[in-house]
Amino acid sequence: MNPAPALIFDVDGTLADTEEVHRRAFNHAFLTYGLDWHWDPALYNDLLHVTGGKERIATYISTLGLPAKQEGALRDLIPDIHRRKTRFYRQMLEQGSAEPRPGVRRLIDQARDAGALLAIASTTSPENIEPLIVAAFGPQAPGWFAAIACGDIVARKKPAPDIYEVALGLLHIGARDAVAVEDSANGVSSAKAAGLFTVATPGTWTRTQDFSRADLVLESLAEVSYERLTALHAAAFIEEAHARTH
Ligand code: XBP
Ligand code: MG
Repeated sequence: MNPAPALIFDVDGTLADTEEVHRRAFNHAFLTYGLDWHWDPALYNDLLHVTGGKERIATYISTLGLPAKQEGALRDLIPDIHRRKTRFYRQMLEQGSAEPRPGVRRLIDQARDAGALLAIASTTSPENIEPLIVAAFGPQAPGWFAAIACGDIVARKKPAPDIYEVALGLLHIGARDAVAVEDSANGVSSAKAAGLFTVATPGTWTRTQDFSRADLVLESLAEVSYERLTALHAAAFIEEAHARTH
């Protein structure tokens, strides 16, 4: 087992608390499209159980109780509405900085010093990744990540394991040589289904979700060093091997 396991980070809610920016970008796209839709925080909190912005819009449309023809016409608009939302989201990131969550930068620095690989496994659109990483960590940060797995490159988004399996493949490592860091129950389910030791750092939007499947639940990454994470990761697999042989 690799003594310096790779860190595979989720993006939204994990690297930075971005869902409020997403929510505003969705609402701005609806407004400029002439749609009288408004996702307030309570509604968005419910809709966040659906991963993927396009899928989230489709789920919302299905709740409107519209005649089939009208619903179908709206569904045809989803890709364009979502492209507009993504444009607004990127603009909002470029206009303001996206504060990284506490401890993320320190953990990244410690992992890099230990020679560990870093990767991304996210449901968000690829166009969102670099602006977020640059806004949170500066222009040199995208070069820290050996692999970025995100968006529509998988047919099944989180909680399916697909995006983590793609990230592992891009890193040419097995699940036992990586640690996943997630903020949501969907993300934890995805990483666990892919066989990874998974750390949960519940955020503003996900605090009330079920994190019982996570191997470690932290208030924030400020509570753990990379060295401590590697020790917990190794112990988990030793325990698993022991359980298999006894
Ligand atoms: C969170 C998501 C994304 C974002 C919106 O991704 O589910 O859908 O909410 O981004 P992560 P898009 O896996 O990083 O937590 O509109 O581009 O999907
Ligand atoms: Mg997330």
